Amino acid sequence: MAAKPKLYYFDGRGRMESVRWLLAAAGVEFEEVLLQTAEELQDLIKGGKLMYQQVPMVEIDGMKMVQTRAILRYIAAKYNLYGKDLKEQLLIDMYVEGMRDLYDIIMLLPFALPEDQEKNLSIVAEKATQRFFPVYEKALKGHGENYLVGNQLSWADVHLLELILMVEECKSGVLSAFPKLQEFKARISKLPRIQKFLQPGSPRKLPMDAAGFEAIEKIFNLEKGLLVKHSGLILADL
Ligand code: P9H
Repeated sequence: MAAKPKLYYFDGRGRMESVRWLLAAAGVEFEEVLLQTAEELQDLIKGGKLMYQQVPMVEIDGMKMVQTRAILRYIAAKYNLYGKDLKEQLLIDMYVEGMRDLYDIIMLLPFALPEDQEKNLSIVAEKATQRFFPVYEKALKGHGENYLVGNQLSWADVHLLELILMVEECKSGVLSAFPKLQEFKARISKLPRIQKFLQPGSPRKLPMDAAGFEAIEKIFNLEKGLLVKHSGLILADL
């Protein structure tokens, strides 16, 4: 039997959470190495295990994969969650990339100043309900199928559910004007593998709190509020 994929990251969502979701949706068990100190990160770098001296890194199929999107695409393709032809792949990419634009804003919220937090949460809710959710609502309504692309579960569906739950954590009620997305959320949440992942005790991580932020501050030498100073490393792929 092939070895389980091994995920290298810290004990939080960040950029790795979508990888956890996608593996869970594919029914693949995985192991995690959760970094706690800057030294542990340095050891990986010194060992030549991180192509860009960055995590996420996933050991799978004898490779050390980096770059979140590349990792996700590989997993999606390997486990038949990436459409049946190039056009379906394109559509999945178009949906997922839109979702990631919003996702990345949410992911970076812990780096903002506390006094901006409320305003930032409103911006997220507004972007979600004005720009992104209407696209997926229209797609589901238009073809009347249960999934976004090709009438079967894909990476786009898995990412959409993850995103919906994250936006709801920012502001509840954001789905009120989107009946198809409400239905979608209920249906996808009940798929056995997803349902299992949503249960307590699964590898799913919690939203970042102050303690979580302190932990990553130490690992990556970050400072709150200094987004610009860290932009080279944080905004590298926005
Ligand atoms: N393109 C942590 C929490 C929330 C959001 C981001 C980071 C980028 C990819 C060390 N990795 C702070 O920046 C931590 C990437 C990968 C790549 C890293 C360095 C980040 C974070 C950790 N930074 O998509 O995989 O930026 O290793 O020296 O750059 S994640």
